[in-house]
Amino acid sequence: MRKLARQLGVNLTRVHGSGPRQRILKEDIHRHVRARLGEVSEAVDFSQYGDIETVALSKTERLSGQHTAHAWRSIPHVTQFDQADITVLEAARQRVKEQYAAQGCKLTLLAFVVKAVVAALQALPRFNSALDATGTQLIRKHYWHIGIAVETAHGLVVPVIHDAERKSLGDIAGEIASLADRARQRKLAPAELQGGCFTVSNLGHIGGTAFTPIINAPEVAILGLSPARWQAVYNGEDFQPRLMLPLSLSYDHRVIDGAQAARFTHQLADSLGDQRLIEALISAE
Ligand code: CAO
Repeated sequence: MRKLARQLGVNLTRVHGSGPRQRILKEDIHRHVRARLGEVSEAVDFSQYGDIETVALSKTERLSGQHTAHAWRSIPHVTQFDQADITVLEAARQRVKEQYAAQGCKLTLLAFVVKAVVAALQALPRFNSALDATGTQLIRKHYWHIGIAVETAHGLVVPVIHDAERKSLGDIAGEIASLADRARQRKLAPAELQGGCFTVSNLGHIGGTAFTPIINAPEVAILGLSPARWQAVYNGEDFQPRLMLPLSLSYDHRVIDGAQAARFTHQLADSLGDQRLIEALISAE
């Protein structure tokens, strides 16, 4: 046992023994090493501190847990925070919302964000890439498939809007609602969960001011949205009430540097605040 511990560089005083009279077994050393690598947690008997119950994770929770743990360990994450002034966008959305609703489409803020993300990915193509398996080459994608994080009773799933650059605002809004609905009923086809280039995670209906989303590997960046709030913004002369949307962009620092990330959120904020672009999106229907 001591030889194995030495070979693996394990300090035996740190290992929990599961054998008779807490003797350390070979499996205990392996488990300890795997725990150090973040693959499993060390066994702790919580019942010694109070009443407990044990609940099995769903298959989706286990898979997304492994996926996020792997991404967190293998990608150097940095998060860039910014805000977009969506006062004009929200006024336009309120103006046309009923028209869309009459055609069975719920036009939410997220559809506008997906279009703005596609424009930012086109302007800054490094965000629409992946590292190859050797980590020495960048694979640039000439398609724009956007994943949307959806919370369901059985865990987090990320269905994908394929070819978002070719779709209208109404198409995207309709697809978000349909994908989210079918995700919750576990009715998504495997292809609808594959091929994403970039993910958007919207916590706008829940709360918070900002967060640090984990990149959906092998993608290289993810955008988190928190609830938009009215703020008094100084325009050089006076304070004006503006509706500000918090943006949290996590990116892979092996592929993207801080300046590019700041440009990306700046570009997003520019598109989301541009009245001409918003009206063009609406009238393109
Ligand atoms: N700020 C302010 N308002 C927002 C907003 C935001 N960030 N995001 C959405 N809204 C508004 C919408 O415009 C809509 O307004 P109206 O009622 O006036 O039309 C309202 O909030 C409700 O929107 P919604 O939640 O029904 O729809 P959506 O398209 O914004 O989101 C979906 C759909 C599936 C993404 C969402 O329901 C969901 O599941 N989010 C959870 C994502 C998640 O769990 N992420 C965690 C990942 S961990 O990294």
